Amino acid sequence: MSKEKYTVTAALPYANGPLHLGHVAGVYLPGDIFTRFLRMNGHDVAFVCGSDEHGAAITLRAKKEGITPQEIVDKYDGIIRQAFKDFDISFDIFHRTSEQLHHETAQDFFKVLDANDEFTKESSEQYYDQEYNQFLADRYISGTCPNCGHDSAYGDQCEKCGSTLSPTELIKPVSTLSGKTPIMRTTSHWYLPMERHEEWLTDWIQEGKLDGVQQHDPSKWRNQVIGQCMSWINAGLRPRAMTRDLDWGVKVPVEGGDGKVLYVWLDAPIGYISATKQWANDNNKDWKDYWTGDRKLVHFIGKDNIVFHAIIFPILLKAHKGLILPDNVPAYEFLNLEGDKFSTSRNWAVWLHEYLEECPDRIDELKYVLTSIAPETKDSEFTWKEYQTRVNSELAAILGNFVNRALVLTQKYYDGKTPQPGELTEYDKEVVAQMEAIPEKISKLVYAYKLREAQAEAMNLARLGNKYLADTEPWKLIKTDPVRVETIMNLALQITANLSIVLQPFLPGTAQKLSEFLNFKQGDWSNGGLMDQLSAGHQTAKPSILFPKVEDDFIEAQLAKLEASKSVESVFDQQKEDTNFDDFMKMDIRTGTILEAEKIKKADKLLKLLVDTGLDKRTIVSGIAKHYSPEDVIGKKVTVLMNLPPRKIRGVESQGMILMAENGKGELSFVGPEKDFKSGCGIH
Ligand code: B3M
Ligand code: ZN
Repeated sequence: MSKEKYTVTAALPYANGPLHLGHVAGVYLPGDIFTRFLRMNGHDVAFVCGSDEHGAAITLRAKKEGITPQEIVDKYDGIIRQAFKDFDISFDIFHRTSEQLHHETAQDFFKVLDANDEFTKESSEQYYDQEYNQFLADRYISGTCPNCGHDSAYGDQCEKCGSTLSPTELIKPVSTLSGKTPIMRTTSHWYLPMERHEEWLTDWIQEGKLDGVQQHDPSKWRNQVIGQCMSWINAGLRPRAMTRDLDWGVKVPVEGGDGKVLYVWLDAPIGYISATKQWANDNNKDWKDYWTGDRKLVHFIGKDNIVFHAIIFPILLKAHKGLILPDNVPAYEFLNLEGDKFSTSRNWAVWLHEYLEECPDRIDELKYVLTSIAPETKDSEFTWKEYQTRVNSELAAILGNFVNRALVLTQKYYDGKTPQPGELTEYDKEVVAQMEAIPEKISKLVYAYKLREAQAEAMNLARLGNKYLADTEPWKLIKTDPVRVETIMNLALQITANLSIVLQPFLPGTAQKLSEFLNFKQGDWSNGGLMDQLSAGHQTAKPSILFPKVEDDFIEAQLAKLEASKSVESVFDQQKEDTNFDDFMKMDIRTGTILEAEKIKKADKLLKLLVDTGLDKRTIVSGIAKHYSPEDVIGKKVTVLMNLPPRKIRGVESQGMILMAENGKGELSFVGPEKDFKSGCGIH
């Protein structure tokens, strides 16, 4: 295999919160495995990352926590940085976009594009908050989604239905700063005329060609990446603003840029370059070697970042001239958690730093599980139950068991010395052949970005060893044929040595332990799969248990912790816009009692209720069927909004609404009078 040059990047995490397992499984761990593998194969690699410290994600978080944006990024950069270190992610550098070097690099980049006439300058009307005297970036505006009616969609996206929006599409827009309705005001910005780039992008993405020259192999790109890019391009690319009216970010470095900063999606990917620069400065290298020439640039990202890495950043890189474009953009789908999406705002997450604090000795267990379930081609799910099963019945029962047997029996029979093998049987030869084939299989999978299968292949070597010992039963044979046992144990030790090589990219800590048990230096990938790693007489050490079992109470505690954390934060973390007293008084709200309840056919969320309101007995359709069965609700004291205009819901006329409380888990509860009041009492 020829030696190649790679620059590998992992998406810069926003320094607005800690990392959860979803981030790790779909970006950082695969990037780390890939890079470790490349290094073992002698390729020239730089693996760069850093904190993304600009944009509304940061300033909004600062507002929420009541501290400055700088304090926010310092806090979360610290937590993220430490978690990566503890989890042994092998970045060559983890930089920050708040660093001076980054600001200079991004500004220089902008100036080059500006000088090359790669931007257009356009005026437009944008939302402006008169109370805060500032233009409102997309995330500073919320309102009703025009597509699904969700009442707190953002200016750029509705998190409920997932549609991409622009601020002017929102119904009843509100500034999230003041809670007031914003006005329109004229501002001017630098735009990237993306439509100019449609043609070459199409060739480059679909054919891998740039100016007729083959750059990459599109058959190695994930379908999802090509599909998303082409659907953008086919819909017609449009100019995209590259600057914002904000004061947190990289200042626009050219005339007319006062009070404006670079769009965060312009500055963040340049962060890969500034990180490389810092690393090169620190290590006596030239950063340009990592961004020019015959080097392969690989971006590990989540699927929500595809267009930024496969369309926008490539446009910027090409427009800058002389810089390489990505060779591949392995994008991951999403990891879910126990049947629901990971959500920072709903606190539904397993946080990496918390796991590491609690289980500092279980790093490889988590790596193994996350790679086994990595969302490579479709969304996947983390559950604590599966974590337990994978650790106990794969890592402990297969890998741990095999290694332990091989080493303990060697201690017992030969005082830890590698025995001299005799002639190999046909079965032995078959096992050796299978062992020898494994590294090549893994290589093929890694170069195809199929890391999940690659790890499974490495585990197959442990399976092979386990089966070999189970089939040959040296513990029985030792009494009748001790000479044959020498061969068996020799082969078992050779398999163990090879495990310490092929597991390195995936489970570096375990591979290291194996090499210590064996008193053996693994060498690089080309050593993998070979026989005679350990010569006869080579002294091995006493092993310790590699993977202690995960007990039920640990899993139960994790599940309980998750449940408890979920309800901490209310669903409504933001107060709604002011109403007024008159509007409030117009609402006729009374106590009521549910008399009858029944399900509505083909509507699994709805119950049809007959409610005594004191004034009358009326029918109300209520969306509570997922939470209450009809028998549960008869006799309940409730709160009724009386004067909501009647509405037909699934053919049934609903005359009013039952008010319900909803907690952070989306569970519903009736709210009725605390004393035994009769139906029809006014509520105000
Ligand atoms: N911080 C978005 C994200 O974390 C963004 C990635 C930047 S990569 C240049 O999803
Ligand atoms: Zn929506």
